[in-house]
Amino acid sequence: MSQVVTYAREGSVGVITVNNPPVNALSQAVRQGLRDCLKQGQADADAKVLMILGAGRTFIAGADIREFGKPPQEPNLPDVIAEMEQSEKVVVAAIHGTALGGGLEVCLGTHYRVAVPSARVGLPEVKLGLLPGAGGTQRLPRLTGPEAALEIMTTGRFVPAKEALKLGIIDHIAEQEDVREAGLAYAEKLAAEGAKPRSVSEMNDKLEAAKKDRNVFDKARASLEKTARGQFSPFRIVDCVEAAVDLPFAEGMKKERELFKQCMDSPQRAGMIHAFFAEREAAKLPDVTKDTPRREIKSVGIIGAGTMGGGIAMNFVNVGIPVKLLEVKQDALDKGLAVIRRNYENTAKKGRISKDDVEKRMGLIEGTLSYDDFAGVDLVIEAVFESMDIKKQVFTKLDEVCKPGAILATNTSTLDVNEIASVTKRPEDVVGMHFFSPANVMKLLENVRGEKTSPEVIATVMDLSKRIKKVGVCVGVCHGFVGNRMLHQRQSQAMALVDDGATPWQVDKVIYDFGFPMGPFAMSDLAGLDVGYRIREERRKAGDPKAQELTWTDKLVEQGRHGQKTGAGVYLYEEGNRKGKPDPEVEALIEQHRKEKGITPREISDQEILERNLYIMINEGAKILEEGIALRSSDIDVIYLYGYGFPAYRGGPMFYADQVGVKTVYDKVVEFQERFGDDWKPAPLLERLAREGGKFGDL
Ligand code: 3H9
Repeated sequence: MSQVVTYAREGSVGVITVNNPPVNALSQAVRQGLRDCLKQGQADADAKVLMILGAGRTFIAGADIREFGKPPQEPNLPDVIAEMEQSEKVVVAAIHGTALGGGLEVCLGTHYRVAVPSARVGLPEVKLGLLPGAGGTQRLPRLTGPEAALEIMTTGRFVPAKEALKLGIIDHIAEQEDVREAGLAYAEKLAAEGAKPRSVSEMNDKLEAAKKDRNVFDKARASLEKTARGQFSPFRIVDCVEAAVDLPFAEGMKKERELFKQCMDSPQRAGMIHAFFAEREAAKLPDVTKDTPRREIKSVGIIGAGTMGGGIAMNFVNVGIPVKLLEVKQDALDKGLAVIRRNYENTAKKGRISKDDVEKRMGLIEGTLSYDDFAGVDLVIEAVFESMDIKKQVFTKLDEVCKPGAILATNTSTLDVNEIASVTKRPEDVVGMHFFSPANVMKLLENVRGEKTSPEVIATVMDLSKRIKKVGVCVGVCHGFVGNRMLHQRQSQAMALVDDGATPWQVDKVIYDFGFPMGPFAMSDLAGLDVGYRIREERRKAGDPKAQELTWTDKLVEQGRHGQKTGAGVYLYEEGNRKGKPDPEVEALIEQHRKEKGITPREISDQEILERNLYIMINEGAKILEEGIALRSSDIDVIYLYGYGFPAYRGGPMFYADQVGVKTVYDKVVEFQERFGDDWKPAPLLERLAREGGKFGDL
């Protein structure tokens, strides 16, 4: 008998407990254990009802993802679930924590489902490039109807118990949180009532409407064209649900199996599972253990109530951590607070939070004009203008007013965190927390570890990232850290490609079609072309020979075209339209610009655009790894997935390099160096991996 699943009888209930920490994933041993314990329960004459529950913090969180890509091992999950559904004795699932993926599919194979109030259920396979492959696509629509099932499976969202009850996914919510007690009480009640087994696979009523009206599938596909562009598995989920409606259960199961296998074999599945583990790996630092002390963060001070500071503040109050928001002038403070309120009110209008929540959250933000109010806070994040002089003044002041042990963080996106720390008497307490705009939305947080930042401080900040629902990645100090340093390279290639003969729209389309939400020029328009212009102006004034000539985007800025905010930048933005239109005037300006530089434009292939945009980043990523700025290549992937919209199904830039082949990338980099100069000098690490036939993922 397997150790990870055990059988014991309590009263008239045969209790099957899955105990496979941390999340009770359905490894081979668990599947075998479930099968064995079911048999034992059938044979136990004193057991009237069987009950399945999870030990520890959760029910079953799904198939064991670590087994994917390896040869499948018997028994397979759909068979185990079929045996359960066919059991002559009633089988009950008692759910706490999360019942996800194969975990929920196990529940759908039982005859009755009870949950504790805090439980959540879901079929998040889509986030791994998969579809529910143990009957989920066939059974869920039978309980909820096709429309709700499609929404749940194509978003992969977690459904709270209350909603799951309403949708018919579960049968009962217990009053208490103790899952064992709750499950036993429910199972005993079923036994006393003489409840009979009932199979979800035989419930067809909710499928009837969709048999006549296919609109639900057309709508789902049309909506996925927008939300899941380029992805494979979401569309296969719709195919499966359609099969549930059109075919008998057994045939639908066959269809599900066939499409599940196609998803499993797709590179998208590999990319998304890489992303899943990369995200979890990023949280682990070599010199931080469970025993590294963490500092308690019960209150936060934020300097700057502009877009960035306000967005940062929202992250903390959203999870109940009070914030003191500091500005220099009352009107700037009032404006900042009003923007935050408006953001919350808009969220409330969409029904995502209540009016009460708006007031509660606003109530947690206290505006101030005085640094003295920071005396008691546990963490301060500075989000002021990007100037070393100003940051130094701020940190000198913070060093004076903040209590010993307070963490002093800067939100700088480019400046040297060590230099900022050097003005304090406590550089070990200074750290970078680089949020991405809009800070209340973007999931990435680059936590910048200075030379002297203590393990305790970085550990606290990494934990805090998760608490405020961000994905924290620890990076070292260099200009632009990981994300912007690599992006800067891509942006220069995008510019160079246009100099050489491409149109901005061609460059953007290639990057968009690759799967990014937008191309480099649409992105510059969004950020404001004036931002880069100002940086180059500073460099021009400082005599930087590389910055002396105006770029064609600088020329646009001098015509007042600053991007979306002025209605025109690289693109033209018609009244209220955030999607820009290509502009012949810009093409003429580029043409003139090329003439002035003596460039004869040439046809540029989409392939060259893609390679130059991506391989320059990969080469820079290799340098970043060599310098130890990122700990692992998967950390760079996480930064790109969560901070820059790199398509999740491609796994991030470094994983993509491994997929394409490091040698292929290297050969192109060498070719580009010969053609375009030393911006393309291959990173020694790239060269070494290419020579050795290695992969970034194996480092
Ligand atoms: C599926 O079920 C396919 C079926 O339809 C068909 C089958 C035929 N397997 O996230 P955390 C590890 S596909 C293996 O930090 P949290 C995770 O790597 C599956 N390992 O905790 C981490 O390990 P480590 C569908 C898993 O509390 C540790 O557990 N299910 C799995 O923030 C803790 O994880 C899903 O997609 C797994 N399935 O969140 C659910 N899940 O400590 C995926 C987790 O070594 N999981 N681990 O780094 C989750 O969404 C979250 O982990 C969960 C807990 C919400 C459960």
